[in-house]
Amino acid sequence: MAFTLPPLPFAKDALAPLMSPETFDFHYGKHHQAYVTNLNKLTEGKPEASKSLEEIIASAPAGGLFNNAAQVWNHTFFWNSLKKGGGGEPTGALAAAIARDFGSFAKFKEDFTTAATTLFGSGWAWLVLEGGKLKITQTSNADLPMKHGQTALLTLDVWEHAYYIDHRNARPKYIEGFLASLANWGFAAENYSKAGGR
Ligand code: MN3
Repeated sequence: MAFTLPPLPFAKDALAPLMSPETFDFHYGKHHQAYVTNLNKLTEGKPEASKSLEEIIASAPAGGLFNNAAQVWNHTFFWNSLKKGGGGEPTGALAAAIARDFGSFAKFKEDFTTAATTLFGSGWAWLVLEGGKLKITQTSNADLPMKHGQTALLTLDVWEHAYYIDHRNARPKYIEGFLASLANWGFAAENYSKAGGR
């Protein structure tokens, strides 16, 4: 069974102007699709072809197979981390956990912004759960929380391909827009609850 590109969870014009349809044509239609295509080429006729993405990510050595499998997973997770009319603050158990582990939502926002801004080169900023505690982490290239015993709750892609069409080199503007209007806190809360967070 070949790996497939999952549908976007929203219309490609839903997040404009922060993320334009042109960005989705490239970021989803070209980049995410290329990771899926490459993963199929790398697994064709091999036992990995019948494994799940998570199984490949867990067992593949550093290199092309890991990178493409992880980038397929990362991008699917990222689209779900976005929402038209998102942003603002979470509610319920996740909001309480953010206050508990970061001191306040404002402090979380400050720390997440710093992590996303200072990640050097290509990578991802994450809100994760590890050992019952929330943390903000950075990963480079295709690396992801499940390789570090952490559960991903929310992510922001900070590869240049994620923001160059709409924001050029202004990564801070892109991060600000994500936190203000796009972050899907419902998705993060669902991940938090599934991971046993309370
Ligand atoms: Mn990307």
